[in-house]
Amino acid sequence: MELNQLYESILAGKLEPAVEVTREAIDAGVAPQTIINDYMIKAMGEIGQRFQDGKAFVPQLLMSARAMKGALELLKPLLQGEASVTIGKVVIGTVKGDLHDIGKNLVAAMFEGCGFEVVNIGIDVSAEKFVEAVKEHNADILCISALLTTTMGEMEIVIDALKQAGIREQVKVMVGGAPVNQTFATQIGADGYSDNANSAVAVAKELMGV
Ligand code: B12
Repeated sequence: MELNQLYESILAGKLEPAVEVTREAIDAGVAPQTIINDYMIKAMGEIGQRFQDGKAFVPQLLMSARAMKGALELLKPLLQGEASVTIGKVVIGTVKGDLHDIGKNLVAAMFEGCGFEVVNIGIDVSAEKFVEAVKEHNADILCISALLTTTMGEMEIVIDALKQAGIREQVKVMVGGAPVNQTFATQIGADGYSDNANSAVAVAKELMGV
């Protein structure tokens, strides 16, 4: 088993080999975090860079995303950690106009694995839908994801909608995604920010006081 093949397979958008190497890595006892952070995310970073440099195009991005998702499916059950008691309820979604969901789903899987109950409301979610979901599920934390500079402004609209609905004080809001940073998060009045799925859980726990 050569883990670099996982990196190469995701980069080349090859689903079957990506899944196969991941299965072998799991059987060999490689930590899921290592598989995700050192190979999968790196491959997505590289394809993104190539896209930016005009050396890769949308179909390639889609193929890579599909390969990563397929491999991630195998790891999901392993991310379900020891915790059996629910720490809190999280509603998570990607903002309106934005179809990126790999990072969001990774954050969702990590939360689940660390003892949170997660309601994943998908992509292209309007502010109204976010508000509805927070109400319906009585969420402790709302996680909002955006991957585009053109859609990150939607996060503030969601926070405003929570205020309008009179429920801003009942829920902690966490934001994230490649173009988001701490300054932006503070500026729009979010309670928490993280640039990766691992520390997102730590931030959430802190917000919950656990
Ligand atoms: C895969 C991908 C796609 C796929 C998405 C497939 C899918 N199902 O998600 C497809 C092909 C559909 C796509 C489409 C587009 N994309 Co695109 N895409 C990417 C790419 C290569 C990787 C994103 C990814 O999955 N990364 C891996 C995950 C694990 O990382 P992540 O998403 O950042 O998430 C982590 C953290 O950010 C954080 N996080 C994420 N969300 C949240 C939420 C919370 C609450 C917290 C706490 C943390 C957190 O934790 C995650 C895990 O560690 C990026 C490049 C890049 N390097 O980011 C471009 C990129 C985001 N795309 C880009 C563009 C331009 C587009 C398109 C407009 C292209 C086009 N011309 O059609 C469209 C837009 C479609 C739309 N309306 O959304 C640009 C955005 C540029 C910008 N400044 O806005 C990027 C940066 C590429 C580039 N360098 O130019 N894309």
